[in-house]
Amino acid sequence: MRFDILTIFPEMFREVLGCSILGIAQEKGAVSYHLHDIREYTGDKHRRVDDRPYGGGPGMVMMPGPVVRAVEAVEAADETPSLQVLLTPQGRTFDQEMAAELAQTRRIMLICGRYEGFDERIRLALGAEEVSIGDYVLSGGELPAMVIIDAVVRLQKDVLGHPDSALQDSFGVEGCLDFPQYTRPPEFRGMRVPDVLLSGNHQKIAEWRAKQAKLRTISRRSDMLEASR
Ligand code: 9D3
Repeated sequence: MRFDILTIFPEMFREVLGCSILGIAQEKGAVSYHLHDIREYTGDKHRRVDDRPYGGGPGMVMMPGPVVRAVEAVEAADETPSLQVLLTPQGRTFDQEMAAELAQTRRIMLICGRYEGFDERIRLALGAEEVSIGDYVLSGGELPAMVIIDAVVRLQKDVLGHPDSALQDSFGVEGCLDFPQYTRPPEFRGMRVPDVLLSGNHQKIAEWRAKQAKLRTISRRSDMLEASR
């Protein structure tokens, strides 16, 4: 799977994409990341990508020329057509279902904006899907793009050591929050690991975990149970 990332801050991505699961996935050849600086597609000596909004108001707006030229040039860099994603606060909210859909895609282009937003003609010129990662205000689309990449890459086959959802299924706690986890030592500051986890009785352990997961979900996230009905 190929990711093309269009941004005026490619350096924000290098460390994140090189570490841990995202780095290992690229080393294994499961995915590739291609960073593109939108500033390379400007036409003036100041390499401007933003300008003041027509009609007035605070802040700056991403100019259509550099963004649209960047998208077109990058699209043509590989024969596989890409699913173009425009990161904006007005987009459809990203969730695990969208991550699973995107994980089936061969090529994804993530277009990151800064400032107050994109000139409306960028939306009209591109056939991009608009995606937000939630209802809070960030400074640009770069962190949202990294969130999406992380959620999608870990769903690729051969990236995680184990198939995560299959593991969950076997505990019968799909659609629930995680059960409480413990590791060594068996006692920490007077707090003991529950006896059942030390018992070696796998049937009892599975039952305890399923019960804990359901109790947690009811008390903290009852909306998740409503949604799955
Ligand atoms: C909604 C706030 N806008 C009106 C005052 C101004 C504005 C603030 C910050 C417009 C864009 C941005 C930059 N944010 C993103 O580019 C962004 C984002 C986000 O802020 N929250 C969640 N998901 C996303 S995806 C892209």
